Amino acid sequence: MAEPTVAYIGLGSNLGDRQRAIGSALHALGRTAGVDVVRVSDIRETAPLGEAPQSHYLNAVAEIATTLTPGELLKALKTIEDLLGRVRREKWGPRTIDLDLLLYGRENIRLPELIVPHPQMHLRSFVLDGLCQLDPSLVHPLFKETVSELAARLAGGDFALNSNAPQLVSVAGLIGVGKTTLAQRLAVALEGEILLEPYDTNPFLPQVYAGKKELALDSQLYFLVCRAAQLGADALTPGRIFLTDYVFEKELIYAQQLLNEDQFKLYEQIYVAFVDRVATPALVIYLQDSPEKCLERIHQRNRPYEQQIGLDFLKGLYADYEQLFGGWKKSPVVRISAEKVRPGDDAAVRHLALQVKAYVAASKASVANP
Ligand code: A4P
Ligand code: MG
Repeated sequence: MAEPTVAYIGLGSNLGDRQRAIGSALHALGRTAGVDVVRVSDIRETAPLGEAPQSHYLNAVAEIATTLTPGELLKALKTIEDLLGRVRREKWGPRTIDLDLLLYGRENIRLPELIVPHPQMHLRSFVLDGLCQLDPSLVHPLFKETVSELAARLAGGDFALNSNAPQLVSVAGLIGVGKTTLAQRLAVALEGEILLEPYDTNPFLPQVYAGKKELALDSQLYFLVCRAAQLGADALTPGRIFLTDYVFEKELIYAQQLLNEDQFKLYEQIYVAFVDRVATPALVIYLQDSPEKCLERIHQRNRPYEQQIGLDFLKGLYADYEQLFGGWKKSPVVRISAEKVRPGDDAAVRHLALQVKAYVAASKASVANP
């Protein structure tokens, strides 16, 4: 007989006696020929993900050892769902029990009726937290990242792909870290449209760096207006992938560093009027390197007015970025070291692009969402 394969099943219920439904499903799984339930995570109560108003879910993840093929296992899961009275009404609607095949060994499966790894698992803390509890070092076979790394990207949140929104992917990080280059390379790999910071059109910036602090507010307002126009939700076509080399929220970081107290108070009031009008990124890529290394690159690229930038300024920005993305809840955040995507390392960028695709709403040509 074939060696059993370790697989992971996501369980969810938000109708009727939810605890009992999960218990019954686990019991039925254990009684299925060719399936051994090895371990089960804690059962957690989770807020519903999805548009329709519905009650909270109980979610859990089970590790099984199985001699069934992936197709046979999926069929067994559907049989248990039917047995426990799940009536399929609307997609993502309330359900007595929902059983999803999350992982099957290290296999990547892309069939019309079965996609493994589950194509939304990396967007859902209610799945990743359960997997982490069972085995935090478990590797996602397509992304080649551990489930604990994938969970960290979500900061406890759950996300859904929304093809009616612009698919904005924002590369963020310190000056000189390589955001623009990476955004450009990703735009090529993803056939997306690139929106770059107009760094050399701001008439106030060189003077601010040259020490004219009284022009800092003008300079910040210039950037605010430019970026709000560039990222205005109605300026970006829904469903299309856009790449930027900044996040809108960096404006507040720079304003705090560059403005005096009175200027900043005024700026904050203007900023809030803009921030709700811009598109939210579907994904942030936080490109990281030390302030020292960034300063080296700033010297190498030798834009005249940037040569005034000192290490302390970069260290301040670094701390602010860490704080911004430490508490970021708007979208998943992929942290990547600048070392990993050095010029010439196209394989690393291709691998990153493959991951990015899974965080943006897929075009009709690619996968259907189960
Ligand atoms: N299918 C393809 N791949 C898989 C897979 N890896 N596992 C196909 C399971 N099924 C897979 O499934 C639709 C079809 O997907 C299946 O016939 C199978 O051939 P379904 O269960 O009948 O369809 P559904 O109810 O429309 O979608 P599904 O997959 O159950 O939805 P999700 O993605 O699981 O989302 N919020 C919280 N807090 N907790 C939840 O558990 N669950 C959902 C449902 C939404 N919001 C939630 C939760
Ligand atoms: Mg399902």
